Parts: sequence; structure tokens; C-alpha cells
Amino acid sequence: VASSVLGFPRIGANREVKKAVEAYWAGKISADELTKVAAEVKKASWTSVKAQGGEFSLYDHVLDHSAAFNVIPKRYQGLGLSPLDVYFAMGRGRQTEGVDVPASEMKKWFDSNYHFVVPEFSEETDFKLNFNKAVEEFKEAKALGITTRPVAAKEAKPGFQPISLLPKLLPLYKTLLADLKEAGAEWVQVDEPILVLDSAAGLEKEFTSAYTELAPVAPKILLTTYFARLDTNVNFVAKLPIAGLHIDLDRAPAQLEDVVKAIKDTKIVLSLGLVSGRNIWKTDFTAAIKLGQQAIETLGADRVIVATSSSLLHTPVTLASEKKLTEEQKDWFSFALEKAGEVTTIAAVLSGSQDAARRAFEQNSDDTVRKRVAAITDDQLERRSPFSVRKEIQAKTLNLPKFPTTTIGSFPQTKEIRQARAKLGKGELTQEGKEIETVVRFQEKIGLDLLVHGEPERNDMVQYFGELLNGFVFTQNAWVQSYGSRYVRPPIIVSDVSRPTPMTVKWSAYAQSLTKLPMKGMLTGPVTILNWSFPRADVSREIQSKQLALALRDEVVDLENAGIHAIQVDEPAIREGLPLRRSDWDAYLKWAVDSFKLATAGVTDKLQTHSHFCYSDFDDIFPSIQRLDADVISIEASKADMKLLNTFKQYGYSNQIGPGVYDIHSPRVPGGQEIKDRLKSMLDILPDSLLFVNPDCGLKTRGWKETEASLVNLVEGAKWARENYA
Ligand code: THG
Ligand code: ZN
Repeated sequence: VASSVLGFPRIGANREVKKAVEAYWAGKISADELTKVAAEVKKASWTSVKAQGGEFSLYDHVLDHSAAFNVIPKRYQGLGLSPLDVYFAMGRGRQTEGVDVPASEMKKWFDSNYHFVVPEFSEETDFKLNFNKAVEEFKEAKALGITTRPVAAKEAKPGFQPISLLPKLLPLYKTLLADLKEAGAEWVQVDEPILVLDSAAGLEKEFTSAYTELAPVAPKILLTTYFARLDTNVNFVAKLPIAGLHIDLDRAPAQLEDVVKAIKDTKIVLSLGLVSGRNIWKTDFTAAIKLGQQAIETLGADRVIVATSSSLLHTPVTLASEKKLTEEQKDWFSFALEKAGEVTTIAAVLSGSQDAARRAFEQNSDDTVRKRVAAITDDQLERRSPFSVRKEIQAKTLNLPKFPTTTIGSFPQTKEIRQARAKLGKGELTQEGKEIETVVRFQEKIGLDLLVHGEPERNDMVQYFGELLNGFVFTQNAWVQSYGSRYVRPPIIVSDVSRPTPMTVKWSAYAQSLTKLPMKGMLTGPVTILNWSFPRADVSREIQSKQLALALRDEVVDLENAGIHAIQVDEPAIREGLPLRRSDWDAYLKWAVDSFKLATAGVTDKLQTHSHFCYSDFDDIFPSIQRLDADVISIEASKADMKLLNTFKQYGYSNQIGPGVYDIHSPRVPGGQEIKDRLKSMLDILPDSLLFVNPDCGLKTRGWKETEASLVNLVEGAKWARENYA
């Protein structure tokens, strides 16, 4: 029984790649030096994993394919930039002498916290093969004496149908695959995660003709699916001219039987995704081996490969970097390098050359928490009065002008504040206190209406709460890529969750004491804390979410009692947590929305609740957004068109909305006119009494200079709106 890994983290054990990329952007190192760092990290992961898979990227693997196939929008061409700088300009925008281009749109990769750069196909796209990354990496590894299995992702973007362009793209794939074969690759992994979506059911014809054309010139194709089940799509997949098929048995173990049955009479080799690429728990060997044996029984050992369920991109590099976890905790977990080891072990057990090890992880449970979850009632989920009543009451308490200006919560995090936070530990109102005062005075000076304290005490909006709640464990170096050079360190939920003491009250109350303007409290919602953590594997996501909701409910009530009149509970991850198959949506949306309401409904009508969503791709779950019943929601609408706002209108959304008036993910400063134009197009659709004016996300990653310039323009835009829409 063979074993394989579908892909590996590319950050490097000590964040070498992240640091080098940022140093290159800052002009501190050259392109050659950057390439050298990348080569060393690739070498380290290929040698330590002996990986068959192992695609690398300096920013995003989807962007790599766009660059390779010349899917480069006009605005990035003819700027006199090197190919590498064009690549980075597409990823993050660029504002240097003579060049001013915004970034391409980013979207969440299926249901993960990873963002990919969305390729912009158009009739004008001049498809050609600029370089062949797969071949280059294959040769690079081969020179090190390692035979990797290159990865060629096909157009696997959820919700996008550039299928009409397939005839233009196919010849390029043909060249790419033929070159790989010529370079000596035996297998090629072709990622088609789209096959786990309902929408792929209509693509049988396209798949059949594409693969019939590719197979004869390509190395053996391992068609790779992940994150959910193939369902009936397996019926046509089994007939494709492919040599191997990979399925995710971590997310969808029940599909094994159907898939085995469908390919039984073919020669297709089945790659079993037994080791999770999405969590950090040790694999349940007993269950994995049982699935492996089940496959071998019908297909024979020669036709079975043991693999990770997906790329390990979504897991941290290695447990070896963790010096603070207890031995017991280390025994529960498995990161990318350890998972590569598990894959080999399971394959060895299935081949009969090794005994199965026992998986040991025991959880503690907290009876008080369990009882409280069991006792949740429906009226705990509802505010006291409907929005129309609350709106009047809140208008008196908060006294905000029309088109109120506000921000999403975080302000720039300078090196000084990061260092102070690391040195002092939590809870000491010294450096952070000074920073809060600076941020408050800054907002007063700029003329914002609803203030925030800026969150200087927080590293990450999820990690911060995890550290203060019972039931979580933390790592020192378990970074996972979120987008480009930005990484997060998800906390790990290991037992029942509760709140030992208030978490944010001291900061918010202090910030409010500094100003007469209203201060907004800032919390992260239960669904988002859950989605951006590594959840437990022994308890449902629903239970974990409700435990988090109860802890947050207490915090919200404490904030109100401390004199805060507006509280934002962010749920940016609510959409990404949506199951990939439509038939699973309702159950998820029920507990996800209930959790948010449970967290926010414990207050009086005077309290204005806010919520924020990043990448607001929720046309299709709109009724659930409505059901949240937040008094104000802020959404990303700066890059997308105004389609989303039309959805709000169409559903008769009547609570308040702040569609982002500019994109904070890029260092670019939006012009004053640009913001007015945006407001104008928003007001063409939405009633003026509902509109808040804000950026599209938190300002943590921005510098102070561009933040000031941008917010000055934003406030000017709101004033303009007040004059013109009186
Ligand atoms: N927290 C978590 N997940 C997220 C976000 C978040 N996913 C979506 C979105 N926000 C992604 N955005 C970011 C923005 C900034 C950073 C990471 C993800 C970031 N990271 C620092 C870095 O890579 O240099 C490291 C973080 C730190 O210093 O603690 O700035 O907000 N969980
Ligand atoms: Zn956001």
C-alpha cells in the first residue's frame, strides 16, 4: 500500500518564506534572495516528508496558475514591472511611483480560512503558457534526488463558471502535462475539488471531453477531490480516463462504499484521504485502518493509496516547534510533518508490516457548561422588542448623526505595540492604555462618530478570546496561511468552553471613559471563534458553538452594565462554515444563527448590536443574515459590485447596513471622489436612513499614514452625503 501527501505548508518551520516575501516588498532583499529562501524551504519539506505532492507558492497557488496561463488583467500589464512584481501587484495591489493598481479580488477557498486570488477571465484573456511551474518544481525536486508528484489545479473555483473558456485553456494544460511527462513525472495530481459541489453534476460532458483529450499526453492522472463527498458525481467520474481518484474520508467517510462500488470494475487506483488535512488531531488509527481494509477487500492492496484528506496547507508545520504544550497535549495532536508520518504508518499497518498504535486523547468535561447548554430556551434567542422599536430607543441613547461613520474595530498594529504586548502579557493597562488613548484622540480628530478602542491588546480576534476562555490550548508556532503573507495561529478547542472572568470590559470601559462620543464594544462571535479554531473531534460543532455563545452572552451583558451602548459581535466566518452540499445547509444555519442570537440577545433595547462579515458572499443565505437581527451589519462591498446590495433591497432588509466604502486589504488610499461615488451608488439602492459609512474590514494590517488619509476621505464622504441626501 503506497502513501502520499497532497500538499504541504509553504511558510517554513520558522516563517522564513513569510518574512522573505515581506522583506522583498519592503525593498530589503532582492528577487534572487527571495528565490533562494523559497528554494531552501521547498528542499526542507520535500526531504523531510519525502512527499509525492508538494506544491509551493510565494503568495497563492491559484494566483500562480493565473500568472502561468497569462490570465493577467489589462490593468497589470504595460506598467514596466518584472513578472514577479506583476504577480504581487495582482495579489495585493501596488501604489508606487507612476503605478496605482488595486488588488484582484480574493475569496475564501471552499469552507476554509484560506483565501485565493480570484482569476479574472474575460473574452480578451490571451491564454498562453508563460512558465511551467509544475515542471520547474518537479525538476527542482528531482535535482535533489526526490521524485515529487506535481500538482496542476484546474479551474476549481466555487461558484464560478468560466467553462465556456475551457477550449482556450485545454491546449495549455495539454502542453503543461506533456512537458511533465517528458520531464519524467509518472503521476500528476490534478485538483478538481469542484467535484464535491452540487453544481458539478451538470459538468459531466465538459469533464469527459477535457479528460479524454488530456489523458493520452499526460502522466498518470490522479484526479483529486476534497472537503466533501462526491455523491452521484462519482458515476461519471468513474468513467473518466484517469489512473487514480482521491477522495476525502476525513470529511466524508461514508462515501467510501459508493466510490469503491463505482470504480470496482475499472483500473482506477483509489487514494484514501484518511489523515485530516484540516485539523490537528492525531488520526483515529482504528477507524482509518478499518476504512483502508474495506477498500483493499474489494480493490486489492495494489489499487489503494493512503493519503492526507487534502493539502496540509491548512495545518501548521510541526509539533516540534511547540515548547509549551504538555507531553499529554502533544500526544493528542499531529501537525503537517507528524501527519506525513501517520500516512506512512497507516500504509505500513495496512501492508501488514506494523502494528496499529492506539490513539490516546481524553477530554475533560465540565458539567455546569453541559447543563447550561441543555437548558437553552427559545426566548433567550430573541431581543425584547423588534428592530423598529429598538431603533428609536437607540437613536436617543447614541445620538448619532445621519450616515454615521465608524470603523470595524482594529487600528494599525505597530511594531512597538506588538513588542509591548509580547513582553507584558495580558491585562496590564500600560502600553495598551496609552495606545487606546492615542486611537481615541485620533478618531476624535478625524471626526468619526462611533468610536472603537482599536484592540491594541489583541493579537488575533480569535486567538485573544481563546486565550481567555477555559477549554482552549495554545501553540507558539502553529501558523497557518490565511492569504498572501498573512498567517493565523488557530487556538485548539480541547474541552468544554466557559468564561472564567470578563474578557474585554476593562478595555472598553476605559476607552469610553476617555470620550463623550459613544464607544463600541468589540467581540468575536461564536461561529467565527469556532470556525477559526481547530475544533474538537469528539463533540459536534453545534455544541461547541453554543458553549461559546453562552460565554459571549455573559460578556455582552457585562459590557452593557459597564456603560457601553453599542457592541459589535463579528461573524465574518459564518458563510465559510456553510457545508459544501446544499442538503446540509439548513441544519448548520439553524445552529449558527441561534448561536449568534444567543450571544447577543441578553441586553436591553437600548443596546445597539453590530456585526461584521468579511467577503460577504451570502446572496444564497440571505434569510439567515436577516434572522440574526443585528441592529447594524457592516459588510465587504468595496470590491464586489452592488449586486449584494440589491439582494438586501430585494429581501426588504430593514435593519441598518454599512457596506464597506473602500478596500482595506490593500495599502492603496481611496480618493475622496471615489468614496463619494461609492456612496452614491449605494444610495441609489438603499434607503438613506439605514446607511452607515465605514471601511470594509479592520485596519490592523494597515499603516497609520494610509489609514489617516483614507479615513479623512471617508469622513468627507459622509459629510457630502449629509448635505446631498438631507
Ligand atoms: N483572524 C483569523 N482568521 C481570519 C482573520 C482574522 N481570517 C480572515 C481574515 N481575518 C484574514 N485576515 C488576516 C489579517 C491579518 C493577519 C492574518 C489574517 C495578520 N497576521 C499576522 C502576520 O501574518 O503577520 C500575524 C498575526 C499576529 O501578529 O498575531 O496580520 O483576523 N483567525
Ligand atoms: Zn472583515
